[in-house]
Amino acid sequence: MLTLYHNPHSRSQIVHYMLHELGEPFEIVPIDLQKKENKAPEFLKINPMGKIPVLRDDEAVVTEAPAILTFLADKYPKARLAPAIDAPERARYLKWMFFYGSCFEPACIDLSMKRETPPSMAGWGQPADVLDTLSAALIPGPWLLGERFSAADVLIGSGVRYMLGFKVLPERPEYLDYVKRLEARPAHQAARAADEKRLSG
Ligand SMILES: N[C@@H](CCC(=O)N[C@@H](CS)C(=O)NCC(=O)O)C(=O)O
Repeated sequence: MLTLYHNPHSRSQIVHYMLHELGEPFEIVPIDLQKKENKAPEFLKINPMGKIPVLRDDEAVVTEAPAILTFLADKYPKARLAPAIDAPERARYLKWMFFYGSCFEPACIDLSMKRETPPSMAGWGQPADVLDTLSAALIPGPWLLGERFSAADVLIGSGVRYMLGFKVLPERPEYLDYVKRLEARPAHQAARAADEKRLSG
């Protein structure tokens, strides 16, 4: 059984949405961040970082959203959310799975803090390069791998949606259209509805 330690107001939203795309049964362990349940000794045993998301799949415990999505997409290939290990598009796919944590998120933090990390020191270079690299991939569309939707879109698409919502990213048409396509997916709508129900219940 798949178990997600989750709070709808957190990055575990990304994994929750991924689970809906995957179509496998899962259960939720709600984590109250206000009550600091993520810093409780029992929780720190599963993630010493004291952060969510955490995914449990029987014996396996995975932390870090990009690692969780990579794990799920490979372990449950029926959903076709990752190119096969020997497929040529696997290279581009992996680049985007790593781009999220090593370039996209830190560039967004720079933008939101209105700070400049020296580009030669920063693995993400300059936020402008990150934004343009993303635009260049999204303009042909519809997805990062062209016609093929993948876990990379669950990850990067969720990040773009979140950062647009907080006005961290500029409203480039290619970002807005990408998010519209993502939001139109039945799994995205189902994940949002389930979270809304959780929040209102
Ligand atoms: N690098 C982690 C980031 C996880 C993270 O920062 N989670 C936040 C919620 S969005 C959290 O658990 N914050 C609670 C805290 O730090 O006390 C990932 O990608 O999964």
